[in-house]
Amino acid sequence: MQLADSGQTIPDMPPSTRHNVIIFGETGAGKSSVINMLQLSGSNKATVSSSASGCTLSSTAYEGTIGDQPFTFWDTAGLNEGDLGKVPDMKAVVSLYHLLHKLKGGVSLLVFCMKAPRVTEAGRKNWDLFINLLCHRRVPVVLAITYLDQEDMDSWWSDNEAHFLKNGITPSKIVYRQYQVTREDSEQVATKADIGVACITATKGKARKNGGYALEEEYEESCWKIRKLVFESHLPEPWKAEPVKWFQEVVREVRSGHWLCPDVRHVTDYLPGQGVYKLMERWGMKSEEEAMNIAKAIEKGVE
Ligand SMILES: Nc1nc2c(ncn2[C@@H]2O[C@H](COP(=O)(O)OP(=O)(O)OP(=O)(O)O)[C@@H](O)[C@H]2O)c(=O)[nH]1
Ligand SMILES: [Mg+2]
Repeated sequence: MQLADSGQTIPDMPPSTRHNVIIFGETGAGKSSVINMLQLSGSNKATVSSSASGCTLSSTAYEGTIGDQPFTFWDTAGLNEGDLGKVPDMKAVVSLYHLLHKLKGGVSLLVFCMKAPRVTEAGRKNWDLFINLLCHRRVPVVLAITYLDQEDMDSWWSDNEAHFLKNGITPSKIVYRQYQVTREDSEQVATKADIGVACITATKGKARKNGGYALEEEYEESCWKIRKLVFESHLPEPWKAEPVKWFQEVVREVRSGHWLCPDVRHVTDYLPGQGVYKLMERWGMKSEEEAMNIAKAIEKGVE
């Protein structure tokens, strides 16, 4: 199989390997809707929010199959715009990080879900923190751009790509395998699919009086696009997070006490490591203490 970028050849994975795919992004961006499109015929549907407050509190697994490959799609807590850099705001990032470490089978793909048209400040920072610092860019990350119901979904990316690149949002562009259209797919397959990006409509819209839905056609085309993107861009060999290495980078743990005074309890002191400064720089944090608290919150619970 040819890879789009490098021209290298990578063998396809045996169908029995179940790949973990994590969908993340801001509250209300359409993460749960995208999961339902990926699952297509799955009986266990992700709950789509009806209010702006957000309804997905922790990571939830949904199983599905694309082509001949089984997947587990992970629906995650929404990353919010308010109070950027504060500990409560970091909860979603922390839970994403814990999820990464919980997955014994590793992670094969990240899908960053974003609402069109613009990249928000929170979106840019969340991307940066998660992709560059927590995953070290070792897992491919692709974009699902939702709310394109009123736009030309086929030309949207080429018209808007420069804006994303300017904000440092650069999707992975490696195609590991080709997606064959299956009977499960709609007959309305999209004429154009971008590499590393799916420009989609993630809702069917209102029910029509005479049957069907207002955005049915756009939705079916979008289902095909997102399934193709996930199938073609997931890693052949999942990436497994290494918490210890990252922990050392973020917080240097110093044990104090002395062998001459065995009664003195060993105290563990945390000194800022390189990762804390990265956190501060990326999140525009002024205080070392705040960055340390976040680093500790991230590590808490990770074996
Ligand atoms: N018009 C339109 N509505 C959409 C689109 N994608 C999602 N929605 C709607 O946006 C709302 C939020 O979608 P969800 O899928 O619940 O978003 P989410 O990212 O899972 O939200 P949280 O779980 O709260 O973080 C729902 O009412 C969806 O029907 C889209 O492409 N177009
Ligand atoms: Mg949701």
